[in-house]
Amino acid sequence: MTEQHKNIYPVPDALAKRAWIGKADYEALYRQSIEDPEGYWAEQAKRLDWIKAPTKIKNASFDVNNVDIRWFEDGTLNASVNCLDRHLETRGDQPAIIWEGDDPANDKTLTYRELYEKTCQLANGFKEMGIGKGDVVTLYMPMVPEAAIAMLACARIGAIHSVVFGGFSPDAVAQRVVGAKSKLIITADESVRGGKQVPLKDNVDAALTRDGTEVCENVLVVKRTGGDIDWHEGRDVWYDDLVSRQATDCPAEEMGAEDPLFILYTSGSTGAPKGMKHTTGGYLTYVAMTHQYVFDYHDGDIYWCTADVGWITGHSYIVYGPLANGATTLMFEGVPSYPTPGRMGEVVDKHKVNVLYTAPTAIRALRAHGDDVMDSSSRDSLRVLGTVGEPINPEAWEWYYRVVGKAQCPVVDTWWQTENGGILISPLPGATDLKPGSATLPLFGIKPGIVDNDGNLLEGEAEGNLVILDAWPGIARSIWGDHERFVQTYFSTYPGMYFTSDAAYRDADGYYWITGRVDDVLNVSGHRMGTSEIESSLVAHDKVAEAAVVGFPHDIKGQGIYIYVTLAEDFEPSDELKKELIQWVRKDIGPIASPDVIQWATDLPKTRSGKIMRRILRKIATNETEGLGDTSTLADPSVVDELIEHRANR
Ligand code: 6R9
Repeated sequence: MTEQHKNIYPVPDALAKRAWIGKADYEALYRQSIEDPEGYWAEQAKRLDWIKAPTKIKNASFDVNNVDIRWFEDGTLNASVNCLDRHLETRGDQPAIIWEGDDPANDKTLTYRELYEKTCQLANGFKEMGIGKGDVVTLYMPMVPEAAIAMLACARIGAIHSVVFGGFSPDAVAQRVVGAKSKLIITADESVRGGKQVPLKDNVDAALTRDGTEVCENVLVVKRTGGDIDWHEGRDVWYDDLVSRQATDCPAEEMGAEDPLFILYTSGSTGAPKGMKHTTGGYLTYVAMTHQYVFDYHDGDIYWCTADVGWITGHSYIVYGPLANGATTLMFEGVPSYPTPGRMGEVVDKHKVNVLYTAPTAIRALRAHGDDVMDSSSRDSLRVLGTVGEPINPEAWEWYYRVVGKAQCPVVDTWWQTENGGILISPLPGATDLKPGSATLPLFGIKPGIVDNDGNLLEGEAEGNLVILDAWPGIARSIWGDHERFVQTYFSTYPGMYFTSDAAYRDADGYYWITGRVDDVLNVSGHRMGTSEIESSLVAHDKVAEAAVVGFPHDIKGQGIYIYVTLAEDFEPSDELKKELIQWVRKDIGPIASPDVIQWATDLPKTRSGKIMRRILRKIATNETEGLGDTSTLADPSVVDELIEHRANR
């Protein structure tokens, strides 16, 4: 770590002057937010328009026997009103969403008034379809404005959205539809990314043949490409047919602050993905505040977050945070390197983007092209750069700062999780001196801690497990339909604390350096997935007897997927079979879970009680076979030698 402390980038003077939060503000406000959370958050809640203003601010317990988190519980509001109606008078004609298509020739802009009207029309359409308060609507969408419109239309009538990433498979869609008992799916005929079509509607058709999906009554289809699709009369409805006959006003449902706004499924180390339940008042307050402060967002700025709305980053920092703040948010349909490797910079120039928020994997992929990849753009409009999703190595950070931002823009390395709702640890552009590779300091109201494996809180400079000691308004309230799992997963490892499953180092200045997951969750190109999900997919293949999945360092993706496969009797290893298994996983989970390396294994290293020793498999995958540690507890230690001899990652 020490080596990385050398470069410190102080806050530029110009920024310190105009920023919402300066150095002294940060220190004073942080102290206040920790010493008097009620006072701090009562004030922050005023950034929203409430129907009934909250008088009860915080009521939250991390006690493992009674995990119960509520914020602003007696307040009522509507999230879509906060993102739309209240801006109409002052900025009805201001762009709310700038949409940039996969093909650079396609773009369009929706003003706040247009977004409001389209949202109301869809909300009215939902009602016509019998969708109301408390119903779950699944979105399986391309990155088109209709995705944001659908989220806001749900919020308007009190329906709960559950967005499934458009790169996931039919099975993943089915699993989430069943899990949330969703009555309606919204999709498109096809999505377009990097010039290629993805058959979203076909995937939905396939999903709805799976057991349990009968709960879903309708499929609403946005026409994106006009590609060929099957039509199920009585079930499928064209989006345009539904909305075109609707009124452009729709009364908004009065929601309790603790009523659910959305469910979002995310991967854990065991079992099926968990539907994180986020509620209305606290979530919206938290994402609005963090969007304004972390990106130092000022009126009129053009803000671009390159995430997909299928992830929490898209929810909080493409849709809810920016729109609650009356911002102009850019929504990009494509991939950063298409049709040219310099596309990201070209989009920045085209729309005069001031704030760019992207992922380390995109930065590393750009950097791999060499510095002149940025020559096709000037990027003079940029003022703040952000990153999220995985640890950023100092080299990639420096490159982002020096080449993309031309040494003019602070880089905010934002650490947070689906479970957190919004950013927890991050620099503030006008307040925080930067150290490349460090997410730096906690935001207001966030009390991080580092504990050793026995749960002892460590003081000062320390390395260990990252926990959060008290509740903030944006934290998920539960796992949909399984509160006990929520308690067990996050609050039982270190009782009384929220356990992040990340490891971190805190330096002598109190800066946090997130070092990665300590559980069996992989982070591949910023996409989070459980090794167990990939393993269950593989063992469902009739030629696979057993499979173990581990991560290994990958130059572009951060982590790659390394798979050990033991074949069922009568089947022989072959390159054909490797391809077949890769296709199998891609089809089953989605292309993001595509295995990078497959090693055939006649056996896997197991303890005498039959537990696979992943620690050893990880070391073999990383070629760190010197210090394998104690293998004497293995049922058959010779398995290890054989795996080393045949390792596939040379
Ligand atoms: C927002 C999001 C969460 C996991 C998290 C951590 C990793 C995210 C990071 C980071 C280091 C950062 N992570 N941001 N690690 N530095 N700035 O990504 O949510 O998809 O739930 O992933 O991602 O390991 O635990 P999610």
